[in-house]
Amino acid sequence: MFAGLNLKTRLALAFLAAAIAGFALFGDAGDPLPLRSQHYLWDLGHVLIGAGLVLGLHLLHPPLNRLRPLWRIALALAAGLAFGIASEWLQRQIGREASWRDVGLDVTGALLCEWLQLSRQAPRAATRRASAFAAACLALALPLPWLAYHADEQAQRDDFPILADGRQPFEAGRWDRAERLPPPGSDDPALKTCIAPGQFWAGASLRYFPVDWRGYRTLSYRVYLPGGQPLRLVLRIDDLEHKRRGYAYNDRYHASLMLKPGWNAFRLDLDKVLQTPGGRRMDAARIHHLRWFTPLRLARETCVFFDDLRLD
Ligand SMILES: [Ca+2]
Repeated sequence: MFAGLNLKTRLALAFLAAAIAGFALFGDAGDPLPLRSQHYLWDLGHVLIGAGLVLGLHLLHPPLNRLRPLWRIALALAAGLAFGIASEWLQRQIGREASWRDVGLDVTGALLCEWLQLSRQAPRAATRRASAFAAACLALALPLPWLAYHADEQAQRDDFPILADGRQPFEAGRWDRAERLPPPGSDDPALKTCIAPGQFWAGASLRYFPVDWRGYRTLSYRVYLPGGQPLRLVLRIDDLEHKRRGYAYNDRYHASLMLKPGWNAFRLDLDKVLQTPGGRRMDAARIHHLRWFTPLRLARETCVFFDDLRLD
């Protein structure tokens, strides 16, 4: 397919692919995106990166086109996986978030590109048809997460000022590590999150929620703690401005909570929450992050259930 291109054109195309990859991996999406659907659209850049990677390999080494189709698919899979894992590892090292979903999107792009090429180049008609079918399936699967996120965002707007109570099927994805499950002895779903042992500050975050809290006076929620031992947690709340101020410790709200086994109910005065220890008042129109974490290393994994998180 690229055999007719001279070396200069191939290098220029490879450079372009590398530049797009660099921007998508290390460019900043700007302010944290409050909507998961927007975040997913941004992450679709990984599909382009995976496709560009496979295209680049074929450009730089045209004899790859003569490999058997199965080898070409295996090579695209391996290239997408290796690149995805390496780039996520690298992002983790520089303090950015790594995600398996992004690795999946890198691999999807790599396979999509290879199957599209095979749908035109494979020697056998049956292989060309199967490759076109596989490429179409992958391409059709890509919008599905976006549709689920979009539906959940509509549900969030309808339910507000309820922020979390397990009623919506895609609710767990609003959290950093939570499952939608009823606590023992109940059939009302809540958000279950498990805190890993041996790690300082391990916990769970609510990441996607309506951020404009103006006009509300209290934040209330319930937490179910199974087992016989009490558990100390810290609740942290910050606004978007907090990021610009370098996440200074005295620029956010902290509250120490002692959970006893069974249900625990909390109600916070938002006026007190918005006043930071550093003297600044948080921007109630742009609340950014809620996190519950352990201030101590736990001896064993401990799970809790959050329910009825709402503003009033
Ligand atoms: Ca519930």
